Amino acid sequence: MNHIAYISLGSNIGKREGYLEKAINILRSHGKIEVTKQSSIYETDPVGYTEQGKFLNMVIEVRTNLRPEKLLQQCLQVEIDLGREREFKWGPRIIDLDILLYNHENIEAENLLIPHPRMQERAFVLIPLIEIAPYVEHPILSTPFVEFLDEIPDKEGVRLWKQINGEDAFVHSES
Ligand code: GSY
Repeated sequence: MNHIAYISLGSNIGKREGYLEKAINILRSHGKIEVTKQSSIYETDPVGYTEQGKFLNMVIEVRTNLRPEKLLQQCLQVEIDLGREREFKWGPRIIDLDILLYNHENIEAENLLIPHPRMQERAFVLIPLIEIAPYVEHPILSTPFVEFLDEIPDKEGVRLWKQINGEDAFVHSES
C-alpha cells in the first residue's frame, strides 16, 4: 500500500457509533485499503446548520493503492451501503466520509479538493486528526495542523466521547 490518506468520519443520526464502526469495517474489507490508525471518537456541536443533533466525529489514517478518485468512489460507496440518502447539504446524516489529505498532494478535480478546503478551520476535524498525525503539515500552507488549533474558536464544541487508545478506553457507548 503506497499512498497514505486521512479520512474524516461523522454521524449525527441514529446509532452514530455503530455507523462509524460499520464504515470503518467496510473500508477494511476492501483489498486495496488498510486502516492503519483511528482517532478517539469526539462528540461535537454541529457546525454550519446548527438546528440538528450533535455529531460523533473521528479521523482515520489509511494506506491504500487506490488513486484519490477511486478512494473517493469507495467512500461514497460506504455512504450508500449504510443507507445514506442525499439530504440537504448541511443537514443531518447517518454517515459522512471526507478525504482530508492524500499523501502531501494538492488535488483540484471537479468533484474532489484535497486538502479538504475548510479542514484547518474545523475543530471537529483538527482535534482528531492531530491525535493520530501530530506532525503532519498542510500541503499548501506548509503549517503543521497543530498550529491551526490556537486560532480556531469552537474547540469547546468538541468533547472526547470514547478514547480509542489508552487505559480508560470506553467513555460512552450507544446500545
Ligand atoms: O462536514 C461534515 C458534516 N458536518 C459536520 C460534522 O461532521 N461535525 C460537526 N460538528 N458539524 C458538522 N457540520 C457538517 S455539514
